[in-house]
Amino acid sequence: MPLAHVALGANLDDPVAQLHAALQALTGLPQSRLLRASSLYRTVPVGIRGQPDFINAVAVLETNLTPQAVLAALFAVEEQFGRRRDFHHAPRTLDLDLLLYDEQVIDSPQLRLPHPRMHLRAFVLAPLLEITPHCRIPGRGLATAWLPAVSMQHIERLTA
Ligand code: PH2
Ligand code: MG
Ligand code: MG
Repeated sequence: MPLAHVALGANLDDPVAQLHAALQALTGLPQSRLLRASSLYRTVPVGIRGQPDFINAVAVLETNLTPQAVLAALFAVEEQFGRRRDFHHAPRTLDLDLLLYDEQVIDSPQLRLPHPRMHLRAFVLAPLLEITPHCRIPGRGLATAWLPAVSMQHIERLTA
């Protein structure tokens, strides 16, 4: 069965609780099984200013859904969590991003795989490597190789 890696992020309305509930929601996706979820990380916002810190995590699902169907299912969960798209990079109760679907490369207006910025974000790489240490990012090589490039992005792993 294909593997889908999903990034979770929140910085509004008790983000730790949002992420726990979101992981629970991911266990309910059709034709899918949640295999592993990383620890939660407290992370400084990247690319945006004046927002609360984020809580981030990464999960991996085994799924018979197509990448497009996984994306649609993730949007539905975001919706369920009251996500509003007020403006680009608005603070959010829940952001679910499809990072990888096996080693597929997709470049459509709706979906780009691998996620085009994942290798530049410590808040993605650290939790990803926690659950999939040998992860390869198509076109970018081993995920571990990108860690030095993001070492100045502040993240902190939360203990249970
Ligand atoms: N998401 C973004 C932009 N910046 N920074 C952190 N720390 N965590 C995020 O999840 C995040 C971000 C766009 O989705
Ligand atoms: Mg995002
Ligand atoms: Mg998103």
